[in-house]
Amino acid sequence: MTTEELRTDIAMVLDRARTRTSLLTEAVSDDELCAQHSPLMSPLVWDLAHIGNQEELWLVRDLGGREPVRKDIDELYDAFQHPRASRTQLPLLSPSEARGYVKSVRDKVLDVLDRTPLYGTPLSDHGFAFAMIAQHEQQHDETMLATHQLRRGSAALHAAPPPPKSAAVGGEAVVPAGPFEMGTSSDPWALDNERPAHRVHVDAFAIARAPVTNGEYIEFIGDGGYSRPALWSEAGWAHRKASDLTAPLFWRQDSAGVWWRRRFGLVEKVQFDEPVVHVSFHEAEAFARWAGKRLPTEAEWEKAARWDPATGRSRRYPWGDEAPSAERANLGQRHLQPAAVGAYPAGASPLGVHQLIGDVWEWTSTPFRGYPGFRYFPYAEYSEVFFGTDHRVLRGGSFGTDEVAVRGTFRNWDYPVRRQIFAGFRLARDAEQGENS
Ligand code: AVJ
Ligand code: FE
Repeated sequence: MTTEELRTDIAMVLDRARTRTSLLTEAVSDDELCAQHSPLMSPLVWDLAHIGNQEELWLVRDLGGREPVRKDIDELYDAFQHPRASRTQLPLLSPSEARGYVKSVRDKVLDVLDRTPLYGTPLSDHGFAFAMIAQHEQQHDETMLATHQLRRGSAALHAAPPPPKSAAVGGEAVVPAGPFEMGTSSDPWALDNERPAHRVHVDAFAIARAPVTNGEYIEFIGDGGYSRPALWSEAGWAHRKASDLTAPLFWRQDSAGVWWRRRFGLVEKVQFDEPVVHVSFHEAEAFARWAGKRLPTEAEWEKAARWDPATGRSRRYPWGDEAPSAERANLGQRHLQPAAVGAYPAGASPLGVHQLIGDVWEWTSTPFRGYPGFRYFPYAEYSEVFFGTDHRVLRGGSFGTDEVAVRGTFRNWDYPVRRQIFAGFRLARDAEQGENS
């Protein structure tokens, strides 16, 4: 790729993020933009100006070396200064001020993009800082999409339904024992926590070819999954009781026993063949124990997604190194729900594992930590301050994740109790003697 092609690509990626941000923030009234839809979330108008503020900090001031656009608002939009549930109380920019602010910042950034060398410093190499900011905006767009899902009232967002099942997908794939390369040192737009590449030995394991579906999850509920402490971890059961969990978030059962869900303002029957979404890590773990299985570790998930048995190489995606497409993965808010299992045969891995990328984030059993040799870049508050045992890693992206913000190495994380994110899971188990393919 020439530098000119890279500039064009960056401009396109930034523009795609902004089109989506505009859609998410223009679909509801200004009053709703400023409202607290859930204590878990910021008001949408905070996300909007925070997107602009991060862009200003890194691209206008740091990389561009330009004068601040608004040097008085950094503190308001610093995510570490104010808890999400308190942000409506702050003297935030109004919706029209926030729109004007992000526009002024973007105009300057496009000028910086025209004039700055895209190589020569760690922040500028291959346009890293621009890509980091595009990923940041898309991450907040997914967060805003979760706020839209939490908001009450009639539908504000609309999209075509995902493609139907076109392949029969079931059972497990066995991944043989051996090392593989986890993480990356060469992907120019990979974030700090995906680095560096390192060899990991993984014992033979079996992993489901598809995420757990709503139909399977209903069997778990019907079999007393939510009333059998033996299926849950101690912390999981304590949370199950304290929060009175009985089903995934947004589900309701009618008096005839039929399961309904609320999805972006519509109430509809739960679709049996769709991956389950809006379950916590604790629920995923209980389901796995009920099924006689377990969740995959993060390394298992990545090996299933990237390891090419023909060459031993780790690839960018399950299907190879080529970019995602509408045939390969349900990404980018093209649809407002996960697609049925079997809808993306073109996205399968060589071992026949489907829908690893897109549809639903997948909980793994692994706490979020730095890889051996981790160094924060460019700031510790993206990942490093979250390392430890409080968070679990999620992989693969959801229908609400843009392709610039997910790949086989991409790591997401959250608290094990969280359910408002677009998260489901798939099952794994140790391979048996002689099953090592
Ligand atoms: C990677 C999704 C966990 O939303 O907390 C956005 C992304 N970091 N702004 C989050 C992020 C700073 C982050 N997650
Ligand atoms: Fe942020």
